[in-house]
Amino acid sequence: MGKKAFRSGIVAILGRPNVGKSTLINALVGQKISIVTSKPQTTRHAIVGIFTDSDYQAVLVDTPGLLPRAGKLINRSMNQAAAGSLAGADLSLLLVEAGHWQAGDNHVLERIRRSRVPCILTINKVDRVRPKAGLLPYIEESAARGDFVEIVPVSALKGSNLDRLKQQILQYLPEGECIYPAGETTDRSMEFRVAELLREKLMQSLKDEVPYGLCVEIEELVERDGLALVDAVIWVDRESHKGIVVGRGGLRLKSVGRAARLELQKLFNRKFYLETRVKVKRNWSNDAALLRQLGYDARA
Ligand SMILES: Nc1nc2c(ncn2[C@@H]2O[C@H](COP(=O)(O)OP(=O)(O)OP(=O)(O)O)[C@@H](O)[C@H]2O)c(=O)[nH]1
Ligand SMILES: [Mg+2]
Repeated sequence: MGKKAFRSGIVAILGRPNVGKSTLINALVGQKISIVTSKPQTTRHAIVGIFTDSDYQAVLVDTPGLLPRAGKLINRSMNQAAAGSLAGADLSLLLVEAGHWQAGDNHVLERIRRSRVPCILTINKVDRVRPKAGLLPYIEESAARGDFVEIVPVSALKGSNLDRLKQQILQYLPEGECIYPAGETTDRSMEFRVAELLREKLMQSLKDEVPYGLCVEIEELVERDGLALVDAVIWVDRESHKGIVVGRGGLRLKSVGRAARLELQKLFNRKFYLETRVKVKRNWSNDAALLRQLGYDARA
């Protein structure tokens, strides 16, 4: 028998906020591609993570949690990024939380159904189900909700059943050459990843509405002698948030910067020097021009 043909394709990962889409893409690729926090609406862009094996390449697309209604311009842009990832996808993963089917899941399911992209129902966070027998009726109920090509329970956090998910993904990829060079793991620039890592550490450290009112812009990133020098601006949308982000005696910003720096050093295998400033721009999340400057697909 001849050698099996190489396969490659685009796999869009969709789901309501906080179900674990970014955790899953990171686990599948085996590298931090997309930031993760315990707060919903962490991911704000469609972010590609690439997994290449000896016989296939899966171009996975992490997306912002899809919402039935989007008020602010930034939320509309996030919804567009999520729904838009279905166009051109060979396969979709509808990610849901084990034991917690919600109205928001139906909304995502409907978007996928209308796109006619084949869908693997991926039931995440199974590590939380106790006793385990409770999972079976949930799988059966969920299976009846849509026309899924496969149903795969996983724990993105613990890494359970991900090999099986990969095998199932492979079944639905068309024959074709690598879409990205084999060594690449993401389509995103170093600037983007540095900004996101910093935003992750800020979101993890801040409470209430502050995380949603901030974004990070890299003004400059230069690499010299194995050192990356970064100038970052943290935008907040209220004067009162500035002090909260900086913290008493600048302590919060210092610890956030340190946490980001340590992770960046591991990720990129070089030393980082991060300079951060906090600036106020009222209502930036509704400002089309600034959103475009920050890399969002924002149409006013
Ligand atoms: N127990 C458990 N927690 C998980 C699992 N996967 C993700 N989480 C947690 O769920 C939370 C949200 O994870 P994310 O990966 O940021 O979720 P997301 O779907 O990308 O969220 P948005 O980007 O906000 O839409 C984090 O606290 C994760 O650690 C899992 O398999 N088990
Ligand atoms: Mg996410």
